[in-house]
Amino acid sequence: MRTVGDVDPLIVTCAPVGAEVMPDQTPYLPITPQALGETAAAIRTAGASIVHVHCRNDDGSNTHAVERFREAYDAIRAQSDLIVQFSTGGAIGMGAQERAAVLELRPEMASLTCGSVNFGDDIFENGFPLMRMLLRRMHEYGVRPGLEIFDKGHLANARRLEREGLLVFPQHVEFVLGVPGALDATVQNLCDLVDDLPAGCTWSVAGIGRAQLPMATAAIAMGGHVRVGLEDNLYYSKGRLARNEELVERVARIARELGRHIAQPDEARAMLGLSPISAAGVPTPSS
Ligand code: KMH
Ligand code: ZN
Repeated sequence: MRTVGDVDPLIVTCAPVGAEVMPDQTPYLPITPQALGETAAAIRTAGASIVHVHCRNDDGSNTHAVERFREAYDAIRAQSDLIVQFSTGGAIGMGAQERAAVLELRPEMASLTCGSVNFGDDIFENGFPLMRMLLRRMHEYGVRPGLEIFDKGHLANARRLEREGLLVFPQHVEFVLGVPGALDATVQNLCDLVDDLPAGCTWSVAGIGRAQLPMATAAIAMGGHVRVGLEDNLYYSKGRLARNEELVERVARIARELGRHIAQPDEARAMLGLSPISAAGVPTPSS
């Protein structure tokens, strides 16, 4: 493992809304496309380079409607040059086709959870037929997967998808640690997962709840990347609700203190093998 100072710039992903947090838990959830656009601008300024997108209806309930994602995508693009990663996980209980439909909008990236997992008292279902279908759809639309790994067996599942010809390594892998029912958010578990990665993969970690900051700090020191945001954690500190941009700002500050440069979105694109945004003719905040 390389040491800090010797590593790539830090890619900060922000997951600002998710599907599980409800508006009565925090006033800071970006519910509307307009609010997602404003959040995109704020987290970009704070140091994020990827935004992980779920959508809500105006009343805060979950939706995976293509039209709502289109509005969100347009709003984010109008106000930032962030890498846009759509969720294909959606909310517990959403159907396969509903989860896949948003890929037709051709976001640069989309999440792919690499296996089923207990999720609190629920089950987040991601069987092989669903994973294969999502990957085929991503290939069809030229969307780069972000492999979400909630449990160690999910890496074995990703390898099986590679053997089936549906994935080519290296990929960008996102560990989600501390979901009740899945792998605990410990540094030991994170090290075990990193050791088990196929060669050349980039990786990021999202710690759930109180684990968000310690997992992010460990990843910064280990040369990995981080995900923060209200999807995973509502609090800045005990009893103090967070705004998304504050969570991004804090990990960027810690990274800088540790001598780690923060990736700009186009730097992150280069590291992930994505085309620069200018190539797509999309406006940047400065243009
Ligand atoms: N909402 C969770 C059940 C994803 O975005 O791909 C799943 C999730 C994963 O958030
Ligand atoms: Zn998500």
